[in-house]
Amino acid sequence: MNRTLAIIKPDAVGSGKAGKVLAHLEGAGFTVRALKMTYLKAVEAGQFYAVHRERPFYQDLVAFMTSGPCIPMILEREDAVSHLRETIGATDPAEAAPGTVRALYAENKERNAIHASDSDENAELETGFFFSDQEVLGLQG
Ligand code: FUP
Repeated sequence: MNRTLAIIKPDAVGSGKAGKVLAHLEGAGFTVRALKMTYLKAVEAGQFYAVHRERPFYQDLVAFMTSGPCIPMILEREDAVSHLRETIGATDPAEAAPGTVRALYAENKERNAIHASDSDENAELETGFFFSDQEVLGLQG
């Protein structure tokens, strides 16, 4: 068993699809180990997506991620990172496999319903971005 970090993004929360996304993730075998609703500030969203700083879509991405509340969560299952990437589908819902979260719930490539860590290392970093030591401490052992 290991863990990864997902975020239900502002488009899915704002259109009332958060519950469906969460049910989909649980149906795919993930256990929710921590979860909160939060509002990202521009500086935080910018930091979270710093790897894309030079990309043309960066400003729009930061604006989108701060446009409403989002729901970060720690998810657990076997091979959590790769299974979650498979479960959410490609970045662009038009290219996402049928039945994936993005194929079902994303509006487009920019407003694509959900984020998932792309490596164990980033899962660890991104977990620390949203959850305090105390919130994660309860998960140890
Ligand atoms: P993913 O790992 O599938 O979330 O995709 P990326 O890390 O490549 O991109 C992160 C986010 O940047 C996407 F979820 C949405 C946004 N993005 C765009 O808005 N336009 C693009 O062309 C690519 C990504």
